[in-house]
Amino acid sequence: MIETIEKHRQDFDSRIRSTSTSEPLKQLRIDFLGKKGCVQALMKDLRQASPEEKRQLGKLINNFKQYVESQLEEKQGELGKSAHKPSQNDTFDTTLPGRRETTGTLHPITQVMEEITTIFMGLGFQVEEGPEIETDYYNFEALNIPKDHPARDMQDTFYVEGGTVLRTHTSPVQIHVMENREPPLRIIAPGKVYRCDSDVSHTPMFHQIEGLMVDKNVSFSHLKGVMSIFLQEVFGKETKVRFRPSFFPFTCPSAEVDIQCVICGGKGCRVCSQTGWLEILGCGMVDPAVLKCVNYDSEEWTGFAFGLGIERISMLKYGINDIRLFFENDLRFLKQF
Ligand code: 2U9
Repeated sequence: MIETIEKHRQDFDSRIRSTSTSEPLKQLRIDFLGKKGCVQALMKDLRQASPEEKRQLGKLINNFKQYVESQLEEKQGELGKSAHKPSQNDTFDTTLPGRRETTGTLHPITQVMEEITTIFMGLGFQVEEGPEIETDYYNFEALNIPKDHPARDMQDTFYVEGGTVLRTHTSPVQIHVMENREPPLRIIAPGKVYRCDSDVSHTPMFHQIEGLMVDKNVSFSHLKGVMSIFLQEVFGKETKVRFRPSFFPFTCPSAEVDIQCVICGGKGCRVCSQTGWLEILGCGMVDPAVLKCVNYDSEEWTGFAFGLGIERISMLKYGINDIRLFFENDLRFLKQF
């Protein structure tokens, strides 16, 4: 039996030496210390020995058992440590910080579009989309823009063959929705629009989000509340907002909305032309003539509408001084967002 114990020890030593992961280590424990393992088998054989032999061999088996246990524990400790430690053969070091995905980010215009859309969705507005090529009726006529209005000037509008135009605003989307749906409604229309214009603050294609709310008893107070909440969400809770009277053919009364300059805090600087204020969006109560075009009873229903340019808001938010940077696809610019 002494020889058998010695054989088991040699076998154990050679197996534990060649073990480099914890799975074979588990098997080794089962083979030597398990119910059907060799230590238990030795104990069974011991029953046949004389009392004198039992004392001597029992000690040897016990020593072997303790040896196996301590060796397994030591090896388990080594394997546990090396799983987290880079070895010379390893190509993957689990202690290094994770790598960022480098295959692109959302375009800053998309990011701002999503941010604004999320704010209005939180205020109960649904997102609506429509075609970028429109008929004269949907882009102008239904919006109370008469034939001689300057917005129809060749300078501003891209005319497409067959009397259609590239939409100059997303307002036609609201006309389509109103034609197909009864009030009340609360919608926003984000998307690309086209105007024949190009300089540091204008590109022939840019992005707008327009909004429309129609319900019973909707007033200019509701419009002021929604615009103020929206601007304070985008530019910060402390942002001061002011409304100035203005004119749009599709709203009456109309207003332009300014925020206190985000660059100088209202003191006056180059960005705000020393006024302390920045023009952000236009809005107003939907003109009854527009409601009539879609067969809404303007005695029963009233509504407010607003429109804003995404590029302008993005430029103010990120301090960008040339709108054309958004569309040059220069990765050094885009990677900053
Ligand atoms: C319907 C009725 C009314 C949308 C409006 C504005 C005022 C406005 C400009 C902001 C900057 C266009 O991109 S911009 O140059 N827009 O000032 N837009 S009210 O009014 C509507 C829309 C649809 C049926």
